[in-house]
Amino acid sequence: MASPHQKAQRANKKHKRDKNSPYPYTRKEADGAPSTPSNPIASLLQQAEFTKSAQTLMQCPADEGLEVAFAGRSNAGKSSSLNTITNQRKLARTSKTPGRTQLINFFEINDELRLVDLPGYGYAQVPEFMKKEWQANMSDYMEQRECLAGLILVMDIRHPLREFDLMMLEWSVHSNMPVHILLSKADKLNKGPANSALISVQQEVEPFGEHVSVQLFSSLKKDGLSEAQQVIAGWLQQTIEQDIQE
Ligand SMILES: Nc1nc2c(ncn2[C@@H]2O[C@H](COP(=O)(O)OP(=O)(O)OP(=O)(O)O)[C@@H](O)[C@H]2O)c(=O)[nH]1
Ligand SMILES: [Mg+2]
Repeated sequence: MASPHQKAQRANKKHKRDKNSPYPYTRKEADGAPSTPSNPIASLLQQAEFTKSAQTLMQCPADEGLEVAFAGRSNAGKSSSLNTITNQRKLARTSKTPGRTQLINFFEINDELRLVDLPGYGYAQVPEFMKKEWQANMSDYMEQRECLAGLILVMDIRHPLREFDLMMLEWSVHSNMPVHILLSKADKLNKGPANSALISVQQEVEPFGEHVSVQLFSSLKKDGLSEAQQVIAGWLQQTIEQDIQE
């Protein structure tokens, strides 16, 4: 297993960003903006196609290029967020039944970039041995997957920062992995309570350091879409810039 130091070295190499480049942060799109040629990030993400499912690290596609993974408790809205961010209604399967996504699902944007829907955790009806297996597989993936550029951690805004969310945050900090939290289903709360929840989560994750950020998100209303797309683009920045220029 790579030491945190080795991971940091790799991360620096992987995430070498051009600090002078204003792109993509100067681009201001309205949330939920359609993917037009003026919104190249949205157009690129829209190209995502299902490639394969894996149960273990061994079964994952070659550890090359860059990928962004969506993690979160069962039913938090991971698959829905992935669909919203790629502007595809049925890319990742969503369900009212918790525990729908039980495999690691890979979606290829192009030869170098992938999005990953991770299995939900915390599903009460899963037997104990399967939970242990899940934990082992996730821990392998988080600690050893070198192409992992960042983690989108999806939490139902009404139940944020449960035990499993904290475990993912610990793993990410340990591996020097940037994490962006989507407080999903924000449409379920009025604006005031939603903003209070945002502030409270921001305060609670402060001890995890600068690699952790938080935003409100609604797949139903597409609120926060542009912000989430820009965070992902920031992680994949150099590769995306090359792809857009080609
Ligand atoms: N109101 C509302 N409902 C949402 C939103 N996002 C997801 N849902 C609903 O929440 C349920 C679970 O969504 P999924 O996207 O399947 O959740 P998941 O985290 O992928 O779940 P698992 O794969 O089972 O771990 C579905 O019934 C969705 O329609 C949202 O932004 N607003
Ligand atoms: Mg799912």
